[in-house]
Amino acid sequence: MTRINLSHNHAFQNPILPGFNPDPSIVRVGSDYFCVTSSFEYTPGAPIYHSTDLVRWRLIGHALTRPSQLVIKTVEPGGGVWATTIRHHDGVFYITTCCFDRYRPQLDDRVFPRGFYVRTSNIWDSSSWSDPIYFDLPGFDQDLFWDDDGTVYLSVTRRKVDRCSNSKLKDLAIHVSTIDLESGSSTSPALLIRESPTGISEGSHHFKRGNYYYLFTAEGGTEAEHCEWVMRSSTGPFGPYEVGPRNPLLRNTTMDEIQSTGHCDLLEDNQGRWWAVCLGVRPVQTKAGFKPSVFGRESFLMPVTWEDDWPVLNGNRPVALEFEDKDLYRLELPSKWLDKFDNNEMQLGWYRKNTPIKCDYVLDTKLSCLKLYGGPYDLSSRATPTLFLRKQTHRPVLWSTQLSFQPTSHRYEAGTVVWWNHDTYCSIGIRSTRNAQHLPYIRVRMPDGTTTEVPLTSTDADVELFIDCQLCSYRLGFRELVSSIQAEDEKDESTTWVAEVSTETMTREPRLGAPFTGMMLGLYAFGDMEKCLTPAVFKYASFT
Ligand code: 6LW
Repeated sequence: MTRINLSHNHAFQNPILPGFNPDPSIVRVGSDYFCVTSSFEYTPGAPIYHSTDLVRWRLIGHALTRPSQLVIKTVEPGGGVWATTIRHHDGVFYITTCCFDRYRPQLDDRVFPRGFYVRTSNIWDSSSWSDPIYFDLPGFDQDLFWDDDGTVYLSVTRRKVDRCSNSKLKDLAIHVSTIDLESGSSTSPALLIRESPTGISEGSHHFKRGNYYYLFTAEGGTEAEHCEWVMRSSTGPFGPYEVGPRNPLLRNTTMDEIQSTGHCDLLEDNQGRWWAVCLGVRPVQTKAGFKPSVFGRESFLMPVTWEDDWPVLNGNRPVALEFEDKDLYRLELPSKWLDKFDNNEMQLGWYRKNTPIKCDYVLDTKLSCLKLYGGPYDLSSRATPTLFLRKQTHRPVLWSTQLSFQPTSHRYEAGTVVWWNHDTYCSIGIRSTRNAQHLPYIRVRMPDGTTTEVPLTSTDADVELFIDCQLCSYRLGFRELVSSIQAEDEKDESTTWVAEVSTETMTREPRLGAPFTGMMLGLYAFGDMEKCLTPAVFKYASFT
């Protein structure tokens, strides 16, 4: 990670939201800033971060926390909740989004979701967000804009209305209509306001500054060609629009440390300075070239200045790279994190894949542990496994946990996992033999489905499980805690490293879906098509 100093007299580290956090949207209320990002197939959905300086951000909750708002059952990887937008109007916060079930191989507009908003006047209380109020316009990347006269405009990305037969295959374009806010219903026809020469215009945000209405759009798709455009209108959100003189406004290349930048949102801070956030990826630079980022798409901050009432992002330079003062660059040490499971509730930042159908865990605050009662689905299932995940935000970093698990059936397994999606993951856990003794052993499962088994010497000792997250690989290992006085400095000698998998293997594109998310580390238990009747007791989880 780099430390940079900007002309705004503000030193900060990018990414501001490390780990998978794409499609950032920000809003200011007084001297508080709030940022939301996409959560896809993971719940709770729509994470909300808070900051008072735009630089240090803290996760404060989620807008989508209960089944009456959202149920995610078996979406494909990268489906689920896309591109949240946060806005604040008359004391009320609004978050717009939509939930995709399937969208590959072709984004079929007949299955585009309708999108919705949820609202609250108390952003600090996640349970206070309303149930969804649905829009009429199918599409994604919903944005709300209030004009001075109170009219509310909804813009969405959808296929171009009335496409002619020779139009571009993608033709994802921005459409806008007025809505009745209370019902979410359209009150005007949908007007096409922006289509892109690239065939993809998405992630729109409307602003008013002075006499101009600005329309920001992400163009070229979220991969290597990703960039940001701006248009303005002196008439209103329906246009007509004048295209900015310096588009694309933002375009990092495949040679830059940060790549695929775009999908910006803007705000004016409490001192009258403007800032933009965008998504981008930071691949690993090796002698052999760039290797894919394990973090997926993260959120970055940059200053915005204005020339002739047109915005200039980051002084027209690539995000986080070509700043004058190179001396200020430095690598950030991995941040440490520990959960001892001594709270009544799971710490913020744990995610489930999909919406859990029923409660399958207990937090035992007396013994300070998390007990997982594994459900019937293993980690390869599209359905909801008993799996708690955290985003990987740093590298290199060691993920570890301590597990007590005495399986009474060879079908039961519990352990820890490095997780890209249900197609691509690598796990290390405890299973037991088929015979009557149920002797426990370590089982490592590689992304291609092959397994390695290592017997354990003790039938009831706790086991520490490790995933060593290196720059270009993940190593999976364990050690048996046969003696309670085992010293911390013996850790290295007593750890058995069973397997190693490259980050390239771990980031491969799923058979269906897209790699929109990022790497996560998790704790799991399952019974393999039946309930696991033995609890898997996790004593801690940590990044060190
Ligand atoms: C997001 C859209 C996109 O909604 O990716 O490729 C979607 N484009 O702007 C998910 O992040």
